[in-house]
Amino acid sequence: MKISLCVPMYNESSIIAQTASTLYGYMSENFGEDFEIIFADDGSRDGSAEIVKGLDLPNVSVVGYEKNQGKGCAVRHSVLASSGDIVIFTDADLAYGVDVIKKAVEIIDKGEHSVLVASRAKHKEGYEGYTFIRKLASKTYIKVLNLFGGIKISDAQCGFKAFEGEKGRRIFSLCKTNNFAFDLEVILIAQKMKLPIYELPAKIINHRESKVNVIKDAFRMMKEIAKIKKNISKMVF
Ligand SMILES: Nc1nc2c(ncn2[C@@H]2O[C@H](COP(=O)(O)OP(=O)(O)O)[C@@H](O)[C@H]2O)c(=O)[nH]1
Ligand SMILES: [Mg+2]
Repeated sequence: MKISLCVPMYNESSIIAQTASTLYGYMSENFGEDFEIIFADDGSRDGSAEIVKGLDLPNVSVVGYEKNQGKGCAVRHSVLASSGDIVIFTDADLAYGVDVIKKAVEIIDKGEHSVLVASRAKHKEGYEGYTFIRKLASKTYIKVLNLFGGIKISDAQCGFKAFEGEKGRRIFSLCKTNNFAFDLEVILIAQKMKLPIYELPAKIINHRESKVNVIKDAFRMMKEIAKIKKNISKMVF
């Protein structure tokens, strides 16, 4: 069984060498040689791609493009370039740590769920370290997504997700969203395909300043959802 780990990166030169070696060490230890790590360079201007290539690690590759397009585009590129029986994506700062990788593989490998999403809402300390206002915003936001977006899970935006390989590639082949709303598109397509979704409790281990602007991004997100829903309504499975 081969595991594909996809990591989107945009101007991550300060941490990416560390991330690549941590992931390479973790994957070799747990999966021998049956893995690939694909870094998706989202048009970085700080040499992130060159740093990863320069490490010359076995089973580690870089895909990407020149112009910054957004996380959704980067993740899609790497997932579609993957060939694993299980495909996972996670953030370059390893915000959820590495232990979730093995847990996700175990669950997908059981065969009952072809999609797994990490959820801060399911973890008793999932929102530890969040300011009151960010926690409130995050929780209100998911309620809105549940009510108006048709999302049936407890945390759509978490940056760690895993898929049975062919299902993951099928989902991403139908995705069009380049920006940060792509997570919603992935979930809505999975729901429309009637794929059972497993929610893995997770907490942020590595807090990094977020660029999310609570009010501005909430409005943008509503517009994105409308677009996504229109696109998905035309899909038949
Ligand atoms: N902010 C940002 N991150 C990107 C972009 N493209 C890819 N990424 C990657 O997406 C992941 C999440 O980014 P981060 O800034 O931590 O976003 P947040 O955790 O949602 O606040 C990281 O691995 C980034 O390197 C982009 O255009 N903007
Ligand atoms: Mg982050």
